[in-house]
Amino acid sequence: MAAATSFLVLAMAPTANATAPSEWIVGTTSGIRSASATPGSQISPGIRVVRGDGATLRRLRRRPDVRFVEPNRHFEPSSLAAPTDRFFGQQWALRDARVPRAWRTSIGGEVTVAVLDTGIDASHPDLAGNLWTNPGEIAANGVDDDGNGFVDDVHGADMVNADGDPADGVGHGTAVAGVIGGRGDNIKGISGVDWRVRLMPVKVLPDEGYGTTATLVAGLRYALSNGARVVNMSLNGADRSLALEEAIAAAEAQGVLVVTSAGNDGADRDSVPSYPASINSAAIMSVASSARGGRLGYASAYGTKSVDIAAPGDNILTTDLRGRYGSHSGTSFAAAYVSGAAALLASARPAASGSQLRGALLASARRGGRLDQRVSGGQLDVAGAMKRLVRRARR
Ligand SMILES: [Ca+2]
Ligand SMILES: [Ca+2]
Ligand SMILES: [Ca+2]
Ligand SMILES: [Ca+2]
Repeated sequence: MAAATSFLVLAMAPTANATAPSEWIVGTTSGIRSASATPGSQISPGIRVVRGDGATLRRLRRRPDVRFVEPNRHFEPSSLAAPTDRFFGQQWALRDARVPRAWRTSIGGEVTVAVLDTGIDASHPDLAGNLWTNPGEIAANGVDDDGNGFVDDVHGADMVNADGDPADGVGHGTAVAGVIGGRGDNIKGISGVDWRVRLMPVKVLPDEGYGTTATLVAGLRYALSNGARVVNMSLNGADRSLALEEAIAAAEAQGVLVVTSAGNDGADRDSVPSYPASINSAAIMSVASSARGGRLGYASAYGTKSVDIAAPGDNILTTDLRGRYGSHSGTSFAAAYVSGAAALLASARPAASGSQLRGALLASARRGGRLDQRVSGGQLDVAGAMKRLVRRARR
């Protein structure tokens, strides 16, 4: 009986007193009756859970009434509880990039991602709740309250028309935004990579025709001066610009990550440059598109030296204008996947710099597939990047 008493004391020892608390599952041959009288220690006749350290383990193993001792093992659900978004089942790319597993660590947070594009449909039900808000601007009073040159730029600004309303007339920016940060688990539509991101629409591309060096540089300036951690540039141009290179250098100096599409010309980026993808900067991540099965996406540019990573970009279900949803393809959406991933990582590790986010994404990218000979890094693995970044931060 004396032995049984000490057993009970062990079983009830509070975890706070243990220096290295562990839980042991103990199979017993006797003492079943006394075990049942001990709340929380007996989980089944002859099976008990005991908290303790290595000394506890050794003591248990010496007892004649103990059949076995084993650690209280970990088990995970075989299928994750899916978010409630109606079209989640059609979002092959989220599973391909291992995003759902990363959601166990974070579903996103107050990380600002500037979307330098055609604007964003701010009224879209899957985007409206995730828009960045300018804290220095009072809405609709006709005054540039924060003196940044844009009147009433409450949710981003328009570099093309020089106003405070980055409305999207064509839908490209709206589609890119949905991939990065479509509101997750809200029953509606799709789920973005980051469910709770702050999307900053910066219109640098007009509804028709081309953006220019001037709109891009002004857009980057706006993003950097308003706290963007990640800048998504799903756009390409054939010609080098020193002004754009300086703007990217400013992003690098601020620790901001700039994610850009490798291009949809099917070219080898190592021999045919495209900008901003080909700008030589540690702030830039250039992204090729992948299709299901780990193939290069349709018409995606590639380059084992100059393209950093591949991410899903074929048949990507995302947000469209007027509250709709549609499927789109191109490196634009591949870049958006990486931007969303970077924001998700930053939500879990707010102190991480752009180069740390970039490093985690590149170091964790999956290799060993068909894209090894196409990009320098591999395929986007968001759960892998999350694990890497979180582990490093705990050291
Ligand atoms: Ca303003
Ligand atoms: Ca105002
Ligand atoms: Ca406008
Ligand atoms: Ca949704």
